[in-house]
Amino acid sequence: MALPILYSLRNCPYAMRARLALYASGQQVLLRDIVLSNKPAEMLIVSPKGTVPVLVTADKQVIDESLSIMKWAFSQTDPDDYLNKAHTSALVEMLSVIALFDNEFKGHLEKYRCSKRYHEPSLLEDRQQCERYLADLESRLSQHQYLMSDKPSLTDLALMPFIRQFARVERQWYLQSPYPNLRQWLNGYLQSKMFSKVMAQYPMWLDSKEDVVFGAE
Ligand SMILES: N[C@@H](CCC(=O)N[C@@H](CS)C(=O)NCC(=O)O)C(=O)O
Repeated sequence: MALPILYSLRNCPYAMRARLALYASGQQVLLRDIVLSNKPAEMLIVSPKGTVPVLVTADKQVIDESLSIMKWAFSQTDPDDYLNKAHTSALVEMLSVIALFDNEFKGHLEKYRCSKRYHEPSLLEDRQQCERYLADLESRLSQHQYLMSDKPSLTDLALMPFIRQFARVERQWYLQSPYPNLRQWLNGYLQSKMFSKVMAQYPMWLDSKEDVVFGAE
């Protein structure tokens, strides 16, 4: 059976979390790395909204939201139980934390990144807005090793690329910030084999037209 196709962008946090879930679930896809300034017509035909990631499954279903791709991956195979299937309310709880970050934290993070880039006087205030959400993660990680429990979950993978972005805005401040558990959690991912696989660099698909097999080894 043909492998699914993933249109992806190496440094996009949404594409990153889709690749994390595909990798963690053990799914294989054909990866097509793109640049936003030159989106392939093949991608725009299946998903005219033009955002990455986009997954086209073997039966030609188009999934063009990163969280839906993550859920699709774990619905196919979930050897490490990222969806915590035995607990009926677990997925609802995971999705509610993810929604808070996608709908609220992400906006504050974008403001914070802009303030830093353009030396805005609102930098401190923008960082503090982000910190309200980080404090919750720190508290979770002081109680267990991962965000929802002692096991990694969908939430960890969905949030990680955005926390990584936050950590890179004011590196020196972050390294001494009052979030030691969060730093440890993030470092664990940054140093993992999974992350190095997910961040591997491939030729742009439009240049090479060569599909790269990504995922389960
Ligand atoms: N809600 C979408 C957001 C994806 C998104 O915004 N991706 C950015 C790149 S990080 C994008 O493709 N932007 C399109 C553009 O700038 O043309 C998802 O979760 O997949």
